[in-house]
Amino acid sequence: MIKEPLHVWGCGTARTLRVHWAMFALNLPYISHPIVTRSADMEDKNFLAVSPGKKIPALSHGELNLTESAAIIEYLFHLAGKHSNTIENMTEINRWSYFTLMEIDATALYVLRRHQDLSAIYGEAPKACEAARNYFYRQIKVLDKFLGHQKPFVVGDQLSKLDIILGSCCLWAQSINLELPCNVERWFTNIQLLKSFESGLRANAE
Ligand SMILES: N[C@@H](CCC(=O)N[C@@H](CS)C(=O)NCC(=O)O)C(=O)O
Repeated sequence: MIKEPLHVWGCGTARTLRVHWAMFALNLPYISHPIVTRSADMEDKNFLAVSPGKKIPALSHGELNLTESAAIIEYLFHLAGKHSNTIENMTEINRWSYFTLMEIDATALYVLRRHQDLSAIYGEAPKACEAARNYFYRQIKVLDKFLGHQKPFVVGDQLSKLDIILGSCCLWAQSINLELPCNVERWFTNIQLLKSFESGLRANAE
């Protein structure tokens, strides 16, 4: 039983969806503050107290204020008692989570986001976009090989933060018309995270 209420700040981006998705998958009740990025919402003093750098998502829980989507969902898995219990699984989950955050999110997808959708702020950079697209395909193939056939979860026998981090990147990639290699696509479809995710979104919107 979790005594203090969980507050989630932010909505509407791949990173914020990780947190809503984890809340839903772990069946954790929470209060949503639908702060939208780069809007006047970000000046809300309660939000700034939780996220002084004006970044979403953020979580507040009792005395704890937390930013960074991966750190937040790791906290939630611990809170729900669903974290990995072997050092081997934990190490593999961390390895591929860091890989996905750095090589797929930050170095490929976010470069495209900055120089396509947000080019008014960060500038046009067609060469950087082309390189980011190629980089995405090169790195997602590495994951595709690791994943192989017929795995319900990327690592271990239960949903982990890694499935949510990679799943959010797969949705993000598909939304900008990047193709997923076949093992990743099969995993993404089979895991039915999408189903949980959509239900989570519905619950969040209610
Ligand atoms: N590494 C952070 C990235 C957070 C982030 O950049 N969030 C974006 C929205 S997806 C944001 O708040 N942007 C506002 C800004 O950069 O001014 C995480 O995974 O939580």
